[in-house]
Amino acid sequence: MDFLSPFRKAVFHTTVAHLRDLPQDSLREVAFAGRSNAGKSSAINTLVSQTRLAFVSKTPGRTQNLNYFSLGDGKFFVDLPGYGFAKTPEEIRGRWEDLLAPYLLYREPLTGLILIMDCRHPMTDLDKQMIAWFSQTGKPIHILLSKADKLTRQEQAKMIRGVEAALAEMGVGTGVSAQLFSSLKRDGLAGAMTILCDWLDMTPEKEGTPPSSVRKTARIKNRSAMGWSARTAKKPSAAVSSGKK
Ligand SMILES: Nc1nc2c(ncn2[C@@H]2O[C@H](COP(=O)(O)OP(=O)(O)OP(=O)(O)O)[C@@H](O)[C@H]2O)c(=O)[nH]1
Ligand SMILES: [Mg+2]
Repeated sequence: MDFLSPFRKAVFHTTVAHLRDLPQDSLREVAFAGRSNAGKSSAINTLVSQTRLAFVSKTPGRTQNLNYFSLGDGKFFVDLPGYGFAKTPEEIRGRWEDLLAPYLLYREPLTGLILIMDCRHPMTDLDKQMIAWFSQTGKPIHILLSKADKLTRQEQAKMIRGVEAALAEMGVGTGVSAQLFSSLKRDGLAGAMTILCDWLDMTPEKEGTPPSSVRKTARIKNRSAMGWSARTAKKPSAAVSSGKK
């Protein structure tokens, strides 16, 4: 399916290294978390239909701060530092305790967590810790099983069964959902957008401009609903008069 992203106007807003620098004007935001190199920045780029908004790295652990991308109207995507990659235990603990833990637990505008997992290595211990830990907030988690293009259909089906079993074993409720995703092939985009629009209180039809073919149909329907057509209009419309000349 090809359509315009409701998030396509996304622009870089700010980078946050300290809690005191968190934007004050956010109404709703969704954070993207996951292991280093899982594909967080790529997923953001795909969702906003831009190639280089969030920095995509060949070196794991490059995104060290909270990177805010504005979607307009006080809505934001937040690209979080990847976990599972840091130079020293102090570095991990410091960043987690000072910034990430309080952000994830207490940030009011945060409406949900998109958790990205490389589908070839899903549900690692760190992923499970993140799920168990964030679930305390009562806010939803949606898992994107990324790089789905790297698996065959059969491998994908098997992997999804494994993820579902692991989630069931953890005893997480309906607050955690999962789907396949590929930034490379743009697979799973519609499903992820539906969830994000719901969390961000955005309506894809209203916020995004549909493709021109859909737009035409919508306008025609709208005219008849209003009882308007070129033939019944009292004054000749530009379209009618130019058509006759
Ligand atoms: N084949 C394939 N490769 C992908 C996909 N998504 C991301 N990658 C690759 O995976 C690598 C890491 O992607 P990033 O988006 O930078 O990952 P990240 O989670 O933001 O990484 P950090 O910011 O370092 O934690 C890059 O080389 C991407 O090109 C995908 O859907 N398919
Ligand atoms: Mg990144």
